[in-house]
Amino acid sequence: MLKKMSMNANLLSVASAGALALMSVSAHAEEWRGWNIHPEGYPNTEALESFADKVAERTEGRIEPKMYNNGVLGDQPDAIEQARSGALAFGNFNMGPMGPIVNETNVLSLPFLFSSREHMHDVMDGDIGRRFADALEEKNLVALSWFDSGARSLYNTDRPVEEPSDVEGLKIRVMNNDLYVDMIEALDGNATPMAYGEVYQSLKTGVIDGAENNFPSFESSNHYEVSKYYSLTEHLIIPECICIAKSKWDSLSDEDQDIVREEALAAAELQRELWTEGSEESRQIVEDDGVEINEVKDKSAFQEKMQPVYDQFLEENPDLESLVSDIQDTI
Ligand code: GTR
Repeated sequence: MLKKMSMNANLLSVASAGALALMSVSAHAEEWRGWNIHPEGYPNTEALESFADKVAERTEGRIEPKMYNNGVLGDQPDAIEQARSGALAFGNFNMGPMGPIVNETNVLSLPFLFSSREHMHDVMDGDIGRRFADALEEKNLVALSWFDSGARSLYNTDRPVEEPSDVEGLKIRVMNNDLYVDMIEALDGNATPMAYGEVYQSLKTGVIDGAENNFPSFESSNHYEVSKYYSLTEHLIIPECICIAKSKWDSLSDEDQDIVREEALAAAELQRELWTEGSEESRQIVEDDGVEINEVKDKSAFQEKMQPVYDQFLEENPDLESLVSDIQDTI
């Protein structure tokens, strides 16, 4: 009897040693799946890879972020939901598709809100950026730093856009946000919300006539191969976050939170530097390939067309009016 008990006790201790070993492996290296829509070599991808490496190194493997690039984990609206639920640990999200989920962030999708990238950085790096981060956190996303995404301009397969009437009748792909539908309709174009990954084929087959994006995305997505008119409307300057799933963030020690936050800020600094060079390079690549790039002489004509978009938005969201004017006043 005694012998049997001690055998059982031995077995038990072997079993619990095994369980402990397993636990310490998982406690040691928690893979953090990170969503990124862009390919290798894109400024964001480089910065995110560096973030992942530094976090793994500085937490001595307690957190092991792994980037899944090229949108392989799903399109952006799905990925945002996955990060909110903790199924994904983090992602680099654009505030455009964030709007339908975190209403305050729609402010950042108002056309011509920011006058320059510098204006956007000043706003997002200061107290107003904190207000957006608080709104995101209420929806279970912890925004740690803000990436650049340049200025988005219109491109199409048919003609240069020099004035608002040139958009009339063009079928333009937009990101998933009703504000962009209103924006294109205010120019008498037809807006088609569509996932980023479907745009190339749709341009090629004529399902759409055009889209809008910054130079690095226009180039890396190969849209420039099938869309030869790029017009510098620069109508949207939209920040992007490194956003962590709140459940993951809350599970970290103070020390690991500090590391993750510091590295997210360092990644944003790197991304902004790479962005400046990358945009120039991308512009050169598309120009060399025969894309006709035109300046828009009178941007205020486009801006005026956006007045109804602002009016409607503020009528529906009177509580966000001060946020809009605070941003406009930050120059
Ligand atoms: C890019 C942005 C992506 C995605 C894409 C799009 O500029 O970085 O996050 O929003 O545009 O048009 O869908």
